[in-house]
Amino acid sequence: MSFSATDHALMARALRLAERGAYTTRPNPMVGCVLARDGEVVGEGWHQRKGGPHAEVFALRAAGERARGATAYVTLEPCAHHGSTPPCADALIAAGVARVVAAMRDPFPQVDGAGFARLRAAGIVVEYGLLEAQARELNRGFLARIERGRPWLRVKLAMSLDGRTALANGESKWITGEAARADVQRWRARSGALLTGARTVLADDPQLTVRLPDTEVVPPLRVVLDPGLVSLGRSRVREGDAPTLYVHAPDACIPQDMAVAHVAAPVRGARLDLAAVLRLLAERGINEVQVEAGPTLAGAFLQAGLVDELLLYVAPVLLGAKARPLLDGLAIDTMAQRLRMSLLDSRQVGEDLRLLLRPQAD
Ligand code: AOF
Ligand code: ZN
Repeated sequence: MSFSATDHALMARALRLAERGAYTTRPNPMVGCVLARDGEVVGEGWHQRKGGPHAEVFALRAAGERARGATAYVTLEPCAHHGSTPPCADALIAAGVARVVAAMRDPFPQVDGAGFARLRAAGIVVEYGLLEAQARELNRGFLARIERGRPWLRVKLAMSLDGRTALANGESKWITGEAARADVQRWRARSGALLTGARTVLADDPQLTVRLPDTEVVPPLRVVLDPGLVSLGRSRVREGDAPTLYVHAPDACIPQDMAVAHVAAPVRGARLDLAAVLRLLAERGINEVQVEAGPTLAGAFLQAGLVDELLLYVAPVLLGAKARPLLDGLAIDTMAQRLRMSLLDSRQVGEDLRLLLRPQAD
């Protein structure tokens, strides 16, 4: 299939619209739609919230009669199912759209090609695959959940120039600067869950909430991995407006008055089975998980091969050899076992350096 420069530009525009839903659409994907006639935009929209209208419906409403004969640029295959709303394919057909260009097929089992088929059956020209890589990148969380049954896992870490995260006594709060901490808030806001361990809860008492002034954010689920429920009642994690989930071992002693949501996950030895924990979160509609934990849990996720990306802040400071290392428990004895990462993005955030890394596929 060949696409024109206009097609490219309008799909790029639809992708930017889709991104506006980054903090609010989950568990649904981000979707943008642009309706154009002869390259001129006649309507546009994006999916804002689960339960609300899909992107196509907003664009069709904006276009009105001008949708007739138009091309619809959509970042995801128009749906064919009756979910929270009627099928977008039907809405496009009813409006008299002539051509639909989609960035990608929707792997959601109730759609998965059925949207394209329905449009084609109505005589609409359907093409897809335009800026697909960008569309997949945008919805990597949703796609991971639907295609692998596991959320996309991001591990956020902050370290000194010499790879240390805290002094020997555990003191760590001042490593990165204010700009980096504000940046972390935006990454939190796009996450369906913020995951930490009991040890971090006891040591740092994080709130794990999103604090972004004047920005609408669906609060991420706070997930505490606490096999024995030892951190219960001793943390701020239960406060605030965000939902919380404790994950514990099957044999944990559950207090009678436990007011927080909790679920048991299988164990491997003394530790929770991390792959099973992620499956549990996917079943709860979590697309992206951001791990904000200490060296042990971060190391365990890496060791298990479950990490999709590392968000690493490097502060221009030296903490010395007595300070704590970035990761624990990575069993690497030979060069052949080294974990290679690809650098996707690097930039300065305030005084600090931010790296986005993904494990290299071998
Ligand atoms: C579209 N356009 O803008 C979106 C789509 O039951 P619902 O309404 O929440 O539908 C959820 C599913 O619909 C979601 O999993 C995905 O497959 C599709 N999302 N489809 O045509 C949109 N957001
Ligand atoms: Zn739809």
